[in-house]
Amino acid sequence: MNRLNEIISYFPEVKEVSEIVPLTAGLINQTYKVETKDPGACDYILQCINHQVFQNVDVLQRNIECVTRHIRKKLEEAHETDINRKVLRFVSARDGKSYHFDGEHYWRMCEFIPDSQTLDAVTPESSYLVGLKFGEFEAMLADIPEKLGETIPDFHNMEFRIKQLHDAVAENAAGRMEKVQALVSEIEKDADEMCQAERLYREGKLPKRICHCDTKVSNMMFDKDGKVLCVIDLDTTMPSFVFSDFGDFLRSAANTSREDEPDLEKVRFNMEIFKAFAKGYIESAKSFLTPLEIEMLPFAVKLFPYMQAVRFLTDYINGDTYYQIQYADHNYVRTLAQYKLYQEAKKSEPEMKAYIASLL
Ligand code: GN1
Ligand code: MG
Repeated sequence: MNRLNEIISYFPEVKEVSEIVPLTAGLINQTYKVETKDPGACDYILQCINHQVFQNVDVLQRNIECVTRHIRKKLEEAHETDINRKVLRFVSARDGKSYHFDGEHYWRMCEFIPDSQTLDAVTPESSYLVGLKFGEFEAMLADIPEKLGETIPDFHNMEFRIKQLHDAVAENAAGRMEKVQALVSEIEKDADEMCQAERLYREGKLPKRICHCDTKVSNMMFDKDGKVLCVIDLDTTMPSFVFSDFGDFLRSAANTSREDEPDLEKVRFNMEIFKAFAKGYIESAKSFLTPLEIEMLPFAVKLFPYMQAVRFLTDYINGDTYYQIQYADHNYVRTLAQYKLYQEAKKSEPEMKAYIASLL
């Protein structure tokens, strides 16, 4: 752990370290929990930024600085207490920047939120609160004065994701096409329908707003009583359709199983979670959502497992160059699980529509 200790020494606020524990939940950045000796001092999160994925670290860090500053200001104005548990606080490096570059890698540190936990699964009660929180998050960022950059260009652009799939198929870099040809054809049948948001955007009918764009349950911190504290992993907070936050949360929360569940029988869509989340989200977001955005929320629920299936499949065909994997066919297994979830969400669409109509 010597190298990590040296990197930590570039962040003057961090005093004596007692332990550095790797955290393995994320698929993109390398993350560690840094525990400190002084029982009165806070612990930290150390992250090595995946520079291949986030090619412009300055844009990335600037977005995060603007977002956390703006949210902090809003919380202060609302006379909130316990603000350091409700918004991330990043620690400056020696040169005053929000990250340290060691000549090869980019590192950043933030305070570990005390007495917090992440949950693998949510209940309808916590889902409702998370829904409220995301509506609030988007509402708070609606008047951010800075123009945020796209930390990953075309991140949730379905047309772009389909194009990447086509490119991967044409290249067949890992020689896996024979195995997945039928699946690719099957998935492609719905591509047109799934690309409708981009078309509506071009026609000026759908807006983009500042969204989190990675709202899976594991990116949410809860206190010990299961109350939502704050959203973490702000790397992809950027302009997008609100579908990103709505759809991506339900992709993990309303899945009755894991993102990479091999037994597809276990992958179902949980309507109770959907209802609770939709109720909370619409309650806090209806002040700014347009009628079309609200009407298309069930579309968002289908879109995200579909997009994730396309992204996992593309990576599988490319030979696993993007997502960290634990075993050879991991991305293939993930693809099947996400595609199954998409089909389940599709079956629930009429019920979702009826429920949303009942809320209005
Ligand atoms: C990645 O950062 P992490 O592991 O929470 C990915 C998301 C995917 C998710 C699938 C920058 O999220 O878009 O939905 O994996 N983030 C990036 O679990 O590609
Ligand atoms: Mg992420």
